Amino acid sequence: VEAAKRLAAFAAVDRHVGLEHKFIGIGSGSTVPYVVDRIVAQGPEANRHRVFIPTGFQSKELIIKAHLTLGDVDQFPNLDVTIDGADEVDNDLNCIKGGGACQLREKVLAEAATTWVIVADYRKNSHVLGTTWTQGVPIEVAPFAYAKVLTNLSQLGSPHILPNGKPGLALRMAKMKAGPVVSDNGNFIIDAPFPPEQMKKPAELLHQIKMLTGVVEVGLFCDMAEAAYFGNEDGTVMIRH
Ligand code: DER
Repeated sequence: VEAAKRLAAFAAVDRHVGLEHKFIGIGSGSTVPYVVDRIVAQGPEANRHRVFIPTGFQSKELIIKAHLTLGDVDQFPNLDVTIDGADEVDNDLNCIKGGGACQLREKVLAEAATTWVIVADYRKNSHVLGTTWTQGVPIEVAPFAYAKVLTNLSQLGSPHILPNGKPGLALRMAKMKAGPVVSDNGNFIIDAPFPPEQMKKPAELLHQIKMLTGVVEVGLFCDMAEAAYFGNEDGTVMIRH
């Protein structure tokens, strides 16, 4: 799987990060480190006048450790290109994102960029959202509102128990910390699975969820990606536009 991630990342950087690209958004997750590796490999001359804007703590550390110039979206709100991972991608390049609880800043940098590109391994290459990523739509919520939003999501059709008996709609609890996961913005994450008929219309579902008071951002990225690069096990890369 790592080789597939590297393949996707390298292909995307080679195609979308040229010398003319100065302001570059770096996403979050386990695939984007290969994006940074490939950019560093372009050499100090190519990177001397570039600024790299992170989508969270992990992304910021990646940029710093690679000795690339770190910038802030406050200072550089108009990016040339942002490259990011995804948890699942459908036929129309709509994505589920937020497995790493970074979707608010990721969506800000995706929208701030002229070009937004997805890099992923073959496991994310899906047809209908919710098929391979079954944990639910990651939703960042204000802590004050999480219980109310859980009620709203249940009323919207998100089941507390999945058909296979596994837990469904839930506040995302931390593993090495008592209590819930807290995002880089100090908010909670709710994971909300929905039945296929609703996941087949991600833009509609996104709007319904986004309208719930207390929701900060929704891990559905619809009609945003310029291209998606999927690394395959056989060493090939599939590019979808
Ligand atoms: O949280 C996210 O959206 C991240 O981009 C992440 O989920 C991407 O997954 P990866 O670790 O397989 O790259």
